[in-house]
Amino acid sequence: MEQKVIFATGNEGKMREIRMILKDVAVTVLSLKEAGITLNVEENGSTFGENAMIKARACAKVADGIVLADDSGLEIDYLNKEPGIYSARYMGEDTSYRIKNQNLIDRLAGVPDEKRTARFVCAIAAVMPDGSERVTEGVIEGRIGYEEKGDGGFGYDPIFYVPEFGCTSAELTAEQKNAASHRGRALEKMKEELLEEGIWSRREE
Ligand code: ITT
Repeated sequence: MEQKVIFATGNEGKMREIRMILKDVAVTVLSLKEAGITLNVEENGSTFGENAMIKARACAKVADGIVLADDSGLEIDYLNKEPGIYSARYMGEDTSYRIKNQNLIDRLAGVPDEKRTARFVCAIAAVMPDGSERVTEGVIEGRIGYEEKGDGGFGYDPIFYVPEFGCTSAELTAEQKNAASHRGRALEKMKEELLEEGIWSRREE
């Protein structure tokens, strides 16, 4: 039977991207829901890496096999890197992204292009069955737009303008976003490490 990996996330948008990025690895990726696991962890770390590890360790306590977790968020320079590690909790977990995105646009009213710099950051944590741990990070630089654009991706994607593509990350195809995004880069690094160590192998074509 194929090796199993549990991805300790309840975010469907992340999960879609993760499945695509790992599709060439010979593993079956299960979400928390698919693994029948409910986690109730307090993400009380002070960095993306710490929070990713908190989620991965909590899941590893109750799961078999390799556990991965993602902690990510949007840092806006003009707002002193808010919402940062509080990106999911910003204005409340249940507030819609239409409202969160508009609020961030409003807070940047009158701020010129060169001061609208921002980045998405992602840390991926892994806990192995032998208890050993790994963390990788990825970043994508961009700017906060003036209105929501695009309906791809999730969360803050419609207001995150990516200069190298000339559009928001919600206007990218899933392939384009995964090739350039914070999550794509962090997970690609984790994939390369685990392939190199022989823990994972590539899927036969
Ligand atoms: P899990 O903890 O269950 O994985 P979560 O959504 O609570 O899900 P985080 O604590 O890592 O996850 O918060 C990440 C938030 O950052 C996410 O909810 C979005 O608001 C934002 N975010 C992260 N990556 C993003 C992306 O690729 N596009 C848009 N927004 C993103």
